[in-house]
Amino acid sequence: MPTAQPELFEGQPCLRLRHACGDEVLVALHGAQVLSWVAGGRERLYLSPRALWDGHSAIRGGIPICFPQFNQRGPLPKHGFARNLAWQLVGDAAHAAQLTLRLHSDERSRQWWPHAFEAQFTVELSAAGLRVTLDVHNPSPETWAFTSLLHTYLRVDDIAQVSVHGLDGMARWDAVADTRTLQQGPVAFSGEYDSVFAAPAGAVALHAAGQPQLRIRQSPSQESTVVWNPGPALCARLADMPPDGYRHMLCIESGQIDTAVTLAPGQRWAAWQLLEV
Ligand code: TA6
Repeated sequence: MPTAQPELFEGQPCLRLRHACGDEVLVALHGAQVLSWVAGGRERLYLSPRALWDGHSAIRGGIPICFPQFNQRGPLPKHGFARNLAWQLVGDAAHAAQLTLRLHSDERSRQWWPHAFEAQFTVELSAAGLRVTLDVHNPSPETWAFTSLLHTYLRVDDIAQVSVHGLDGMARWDAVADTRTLQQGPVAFSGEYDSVFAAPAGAVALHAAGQPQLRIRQSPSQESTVVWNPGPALCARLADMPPDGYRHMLCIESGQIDTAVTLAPGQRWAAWQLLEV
């Protein structure tokens, strides 16, 4: 049974969940953001050494939650506001087999978005891997819609040695070139890469130097898989990344972004991403 303990990390209140198998996960209350996942004795997530810890900026790395807007497709701040706000722990972390954090509408969220909502984010550590689940509930008398994304930053030794398998044949929108194609074969990286794929039914696999490292699955409630690496030029323009940061990260993200989720009063929606070594 995992146990969770509070700690400060970079001055931010966090919770660390440890599993008997030795795996650990660290979650910040800010953004309910997973910052670290150690599995099989290795850190699996990328966290920028230049990430901002000011309590309102998005933290560069780990698993940011983008809600209620993907990217700049709407009037809200880029990727919504959930990653900019402090969430609250639900229940008693000291005895939890999993962590659940909660964000609900208040005066902070209403400065951007008028709707009453409740979001919960659950982090489950098991010997099999890490599962993160976003649950969104509409407690209000009005119908509203949102998009969302689990923006997972994976740590890699060298992006030039990385390939992503499992997307073969899937529809792809290349956001850099603004072209639409069908993916052929594995994805490899040699510069800025930013693509939205139709999510495959099976797992996506991250390989490094030809060896499988991680399998990633997502719930059918999310119809897109996003793959992002800024490459050297864009990375140099990101103030919260070191110049060579792009070499050590790859985002494989699961989201519902092309078609918004519409929640009628009382309705609920959930989505998960599962990372397995
Ligand atoms: O999900 C990919 C993406 O939307 C890219 O287009 C890129 O902008 C990235 O997210 C990071 O966004 P951020 O606001 O965290 O710098």
